[in-house]
Amino acid sequence: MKGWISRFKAVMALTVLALILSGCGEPFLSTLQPSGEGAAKLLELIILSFVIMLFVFVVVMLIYIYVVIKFRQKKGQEDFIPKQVEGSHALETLWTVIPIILLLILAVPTIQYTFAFEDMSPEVNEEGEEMDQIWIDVTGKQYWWHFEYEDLDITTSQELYIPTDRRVNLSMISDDVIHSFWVPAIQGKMDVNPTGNRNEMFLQAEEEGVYWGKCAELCGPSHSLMDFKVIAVSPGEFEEWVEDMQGVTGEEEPETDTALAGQESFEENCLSCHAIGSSPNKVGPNLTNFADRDKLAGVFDMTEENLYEWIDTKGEEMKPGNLMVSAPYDLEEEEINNIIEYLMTLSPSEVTPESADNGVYIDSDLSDLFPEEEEGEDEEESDEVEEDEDEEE
Ligand code: HEC
Ligand SMILES: [Cu+2]
Repeated sequence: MKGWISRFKAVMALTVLALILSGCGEPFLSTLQPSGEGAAKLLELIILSFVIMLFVFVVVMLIYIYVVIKFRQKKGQEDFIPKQVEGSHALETLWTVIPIILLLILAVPTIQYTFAFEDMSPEVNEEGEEMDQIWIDVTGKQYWWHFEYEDLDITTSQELYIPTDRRVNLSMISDDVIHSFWVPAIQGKMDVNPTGNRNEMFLQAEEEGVYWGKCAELCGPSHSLMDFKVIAVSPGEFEEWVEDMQGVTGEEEPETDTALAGQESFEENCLSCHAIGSSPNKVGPNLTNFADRDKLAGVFDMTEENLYEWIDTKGEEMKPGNLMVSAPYDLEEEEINNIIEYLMTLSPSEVTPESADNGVYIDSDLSDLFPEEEEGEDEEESDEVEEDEDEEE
């Protein structure tokens, strides 16, 4: 009877917890709402270890409550000393063996999955043929990510496009300190090391979507701003994106005069660190599809004001410690505006985060997570100016 009750209680507690936890996080950045093979397996392990812990907790609490009630001091027996017991082989064996069994239950799938995650061999399709693999060289940098598609001759940064029909294999390294590549909804974390040894990991997204990635290793003052995105698109869209990206040579000229002037000063002041078109790894992010990005420098809203501030201040306060601060340029307002106009022409593809959006990310209300600053102050100021003008009249 007692066993039945405790099992019922455990199930009830689990149900309530599952309900509470399902309210946590957003599907594009939560391990609890996996959208890929790796994250789904990790969630199984999370649940398994959670159930085991809950089991231990419930059993210990039940024994504890039983003992407190059964052996409490009763009225009239204040001087009674219970029988003193020292050592019990049976009990000691029991509480050694049970944890060993529990750890074994946890160890078997953990080790199994560890090996499964290391398997980078080609996948086999429904007809039993090996599928082409996509290998991407990933380089972690303070505070952004560089991506090179090995066989496709495409270089990009910050936003990683992948197709939904297969695994994408990552070969990962760091250019400076240790970072950790983590897209919670798709796969577990993987450290990138500066020592020359590459770590490998596959990404597989089940559904189209824009998935948030985080650097999960404290790597400097702007570590918490080292966000990136994985953009999972349909296989057809991925092919289209690949062709569009391959088509960029970096020699393209924009149409308007201002953008053309912007291109000139970009080449003069920025091209030493940034590249357009496929290029080797540089100091700054590759900007081939900059205007298609959803975020500026990985985290900021892609607005003209933010972009102006970024170029004007070299991101000094926006991303403290970032390596653009050492850029030697000193630009006039007009030149910056021209450069912005040029940067906004860098949109080689129709395939963008918005085409990957499944309504979960872009529509979802992030204001709870990232409260915007009030804009009231500016309005008040402009009101005052108007009043002054009225008085003068
Ligand atoms: C000394 C090298 C250097 C120079 C010169 C430089 N940058 Fe950068 N830039 C960087 C680095 C490094 C980053 C990445 C900062 C980060 O996110 O931590 C960056 C980031 C950016 C970004 C954000 C990119 C993204 O992926 O969202 C833009 C836009 C940008 N730079 C524009 C410019 C412009 C315009 C110029 C020339 C006026 C310029 N940069 C000159 C190094 C440089
Ligand atoms: Cu980092």
